[in-house]
Amino acid sequence: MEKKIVYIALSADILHEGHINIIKTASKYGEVIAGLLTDAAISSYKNIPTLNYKQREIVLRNIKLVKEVIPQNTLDYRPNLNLIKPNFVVHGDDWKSGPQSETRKQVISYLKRWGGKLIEPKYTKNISSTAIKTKLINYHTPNNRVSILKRLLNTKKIVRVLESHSPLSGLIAENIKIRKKNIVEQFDAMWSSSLTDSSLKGKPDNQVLDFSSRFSGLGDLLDVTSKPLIFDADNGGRLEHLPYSIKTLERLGVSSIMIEDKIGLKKNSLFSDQSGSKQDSIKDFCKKIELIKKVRKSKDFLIGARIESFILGKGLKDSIKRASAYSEAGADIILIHSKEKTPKEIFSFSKIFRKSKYKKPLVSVPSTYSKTSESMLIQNGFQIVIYANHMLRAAYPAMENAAFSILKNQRSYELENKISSVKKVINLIK
Ligand code: SPV
Ligand code: MG
Repeated sequence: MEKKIVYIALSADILHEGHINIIKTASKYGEVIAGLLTDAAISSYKNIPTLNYKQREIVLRNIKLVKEVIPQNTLDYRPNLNLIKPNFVVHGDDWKSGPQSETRKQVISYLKRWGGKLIEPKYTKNISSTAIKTKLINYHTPNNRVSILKRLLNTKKIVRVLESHSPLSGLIAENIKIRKKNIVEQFDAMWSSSLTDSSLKGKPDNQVLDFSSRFSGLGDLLDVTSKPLIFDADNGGRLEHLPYSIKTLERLGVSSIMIEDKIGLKKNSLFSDQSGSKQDSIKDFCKKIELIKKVRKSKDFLIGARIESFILGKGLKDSIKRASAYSEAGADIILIHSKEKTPKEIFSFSKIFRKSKYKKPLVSVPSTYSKTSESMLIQNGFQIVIYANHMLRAAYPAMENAAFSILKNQRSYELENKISSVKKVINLIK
């Protein structure tokens, strides 16, 4: 008699008795083919898994009740069902309601085409990988966290990065989520901004705040979060000091350093007056890139090169020339900066650069051209979007208004419904 085929789909990041229950049940109906959700499929509805696809595949392949493992590239089962036409699909009965109920209906109607059946064992209560992970503080070691940005770049249409200037703002980047049908939208990574770090310390964004001070703040932020972080290192500082900075950043678990091609006393790029700001020579900036490439411990620690040609009025030709040279020197990602109200100049850049032999992911910082949506950035070849200063810009007027209201009313009562309750603040950190 021909063996029946049973299909199950799972992420297998943390395997627990609920999974074993599904696998055991499935094996009673025939040979088990496991559809292992890829990083892309998983990160469309929750955080990217701790273990990458290959690592999870090894675990699953070595479970004796699993006959075969194939990738499932989407949350939608149908492409794989079509491929293997299983006699049975096994899934816990928890998906009868909630966001997966639509997928369930699709599975039932597809199975009907060849007389297949859905088997739904009782969901193992009070256990889920996500719940286990939430309980584990620091479930990313620095090594593991460093590589996540690279994995996200291989997985997501666009990596969404939010400025985080403190552990508390980092927790917002970490936890805030909205659900749109089957997809959960969230931030993928954090940006440590020189502008907001400096402002928070009451200092101008001109490198007066030194790296040692910024690095010690980073430790606190990374202590309470798990998402990858891109560090805005201005121009990287002196060549002789760079190896020490790279060592600290990698040790902390930072995923990328972003260095800009400016020299001299730094001015924030969004200042209209850039007089006195000079661009580095291509040769000297490439030396910085090459040095980082040489000293970094892990190739997953990405070298970001930020081109300031548009900021300094140098134009498209110069920016393309620099992007090619920086890529050749070893840059992993290219940030093309602009302070225009529209994305016209950065799109003119991406149109040309995308056709070059360098397939480096492009980064956009839409601070001044904030009408530009993520879908427009994707269409124009950008793979990372950095919301570079918005958390601090949101916090400042809120604090200012609170102070103003107390002063005006000579009491705090008028503020009460505009600010968090004390109870909420006390319970904020579990
Ligand atoms: C920062 O956030 O510090 C940046 C981006 O470098 S910008 O402020 O646009 O220069
Ligand atoms: Mg900066």
